[in-house]
Amino acid sequence: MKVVFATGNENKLKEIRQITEGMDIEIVSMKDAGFYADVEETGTTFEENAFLKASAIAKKSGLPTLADDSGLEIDYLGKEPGIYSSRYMGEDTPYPVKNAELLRRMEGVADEDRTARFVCAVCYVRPDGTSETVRATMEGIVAHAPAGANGFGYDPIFYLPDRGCTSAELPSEEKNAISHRGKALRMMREILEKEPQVAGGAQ
Ligand code: ITT
Repeated sequence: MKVVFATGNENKLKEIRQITEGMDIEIVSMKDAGFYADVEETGTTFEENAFLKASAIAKKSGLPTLADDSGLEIDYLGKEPGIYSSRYMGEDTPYPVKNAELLRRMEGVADEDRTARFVCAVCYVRPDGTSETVRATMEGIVAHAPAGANGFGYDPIFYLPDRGCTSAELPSEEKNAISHRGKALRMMREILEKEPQVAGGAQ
C-alpha cells in the first residue's frame, strides 16, 4: 500500500522509513509524490495538527496520507515546548541553542521534578477525507547536560533512566523500538492492515 508521508522534516522521514521497513506500507515522501503544502499548525493538540497536515496533502494529492505531529513536554515548564517544539525560540534556531536554553530553565531542578515525555500523534487520512489518529509517548527526564549525536532535535537532552543514557546516545533501532514515533507507527500499522487495499492485496 502506497501512502504519502506529509512531513518536511528529513530526520522524521528517516526514522519513519526505518520503522515501517518490513510493513506492507510503501512510504512516499511529499517530495517524491510531487505535492507540497506549508500547513499552518493552528491546532491546539498534537492530534489536531497531525490531522491538519495529513488532510491538506490528502486533499491535494488524492492519495492516502499519513502525518506525524510530535514534541517534547516538560512537566516543570507547564508542558512546554509541547506542540510548539519545532517553533520554540524560532523555527530556524539551531537545536544546540534551544537545548541549552531549556537546560538553563531547568537549572537547579531536582531529578524527580525533571519528568518529561516525547509525544507523537500519527494521523491517517483517506482520499475520501475520513481519518484515524493514534498517539504514543516515551517517558524520561530532562538531562543535566546534552549527550549523544544520534537522533535529532531534543534527543541530546532527553534522558532515559532505564537505559542510563539520552535518546541521542541510543542506536536508531533501539530508539525506534521504544520511541513515541515507533510505538505510534506500530499502532497505525494495525489500522492500515485492515484497509481494503492492504487486506485485498491490491496496490
Ligand atoms: P513536519 O511538521 O513537517 O512533520 P516538524 O519538524 O515541524 O516537521 P513537528 O511540528 O511535529 O514537526 O515538530 C516536532 C518537533 O518536536 C521536532 O522538530 C523536534 O524538535 C521535536 N521532536 C519530535 N520528535 C522528536 C524525536 O524523536 N527526537 C527529538 N526531537 C523530537
